[in-house]
Amino acid sequence: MTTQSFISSSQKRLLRTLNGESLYPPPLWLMRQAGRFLPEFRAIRAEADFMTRCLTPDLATELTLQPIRRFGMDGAILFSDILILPWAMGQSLDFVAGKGPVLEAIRTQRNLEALTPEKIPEKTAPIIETISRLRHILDGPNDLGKATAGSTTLLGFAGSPFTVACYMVEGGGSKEFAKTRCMAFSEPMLFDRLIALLTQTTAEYLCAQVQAGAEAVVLFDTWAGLLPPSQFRRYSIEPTHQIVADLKARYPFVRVIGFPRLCGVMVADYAYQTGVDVVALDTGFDITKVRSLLPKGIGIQGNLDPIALLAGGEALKTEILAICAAARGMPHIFNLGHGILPETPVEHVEYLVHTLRNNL
Ligand code: 1CP
Repeated sequence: MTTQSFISSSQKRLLRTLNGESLYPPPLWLMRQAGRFLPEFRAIRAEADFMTRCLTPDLATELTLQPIRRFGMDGAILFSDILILPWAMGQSLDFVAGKGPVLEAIRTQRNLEALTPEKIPEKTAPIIETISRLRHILDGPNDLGKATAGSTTLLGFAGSPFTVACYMVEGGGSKEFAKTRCMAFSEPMLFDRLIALLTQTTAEYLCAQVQAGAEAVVLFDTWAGLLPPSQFRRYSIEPTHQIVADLKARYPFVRVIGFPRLCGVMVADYAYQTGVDVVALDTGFDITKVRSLLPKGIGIQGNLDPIALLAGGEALKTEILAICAAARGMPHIFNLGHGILPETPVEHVEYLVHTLRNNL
């Protein structure tokens, strides 16, 4: 399937925003929406481990559609994980309950050479199959409850090279990723090679997602804010720029959302230099101030505090209204500033959707 489907993109409010229109009220999806806060998600989680859920098209399709059925979100994000790419290159990966991801750490040139990037297409084939099924379901006649057929934009994604490298080098999650950042300073040649490998494989993996039907892709650079400016340019901006250029050379219509979390004022360089269509803002940004730092025509996504959504009540409404007012006149996708928290009551998400659609 190509990026122009049989459904006119004008029905898709998220895609229109990605193409530069300023819509009010803004379209909406939530980071980590296919997840732990939904009872129907927890039911499937009880039956199948995480990798099985990612690699079984029936399960991954169902998990992607759950928040669409329940809330009619404007975007459906593929159920998968940023760590699928290192796994597909042969790095061992386990998701340990209560601890998170555990990988066999990459620390040496020899470790790096043992990876098998040529196996990525074969190992990610079930994920690519899921994307193609999702696009047909979303655009075809469907029974998705609150979402009308052809109104939902399908989002693929990957981690940005630096963020994925953090997990690969550290061997799992961390607050500081000190081993990874030490490697960048003390063994820059080795770290550059890892980033180059990830840049190339991420571009190819995202191309495969777009070829299968993803209309836009998200690049999650969750840990970009750990980098000092010189390294932010080298390990976040430059690889992102290359990935976006590769993708758009092959698929000129594809749209890209970049999320350089906690990058502060470096967001201006990121927005000017990477070529992303939309920059996703974390919770700390004051939209009224940041808009003057960004290039004309670029869109923004965000940036409700996930804690405000957890808390609910009047404060939630005040935050929603303030964000929408501040972003008015720009292409704006309403979202959180980071992933939804597992304890978030479903009714608070219902309230958010209702407020955005009926009560601005
Ligand atoms: O068993 C389980 O349910 C595992 C929990 C889980 C889930 C539901 C993990 C492990 N990943 C996911 C899904 C996921 N991860 C999606 C799918 C779409 C959705 O849920 O809506 C996406 C887009 C991600 C992206 C992701 N994974 C990021 C980037 C975005 C962000 O939140 O910052 C990162 C950093 C990860 C790594 C990861 N995977 C899983 C966990 C628990 C973590 C975080 C580890 C850490 O603490 O650093």
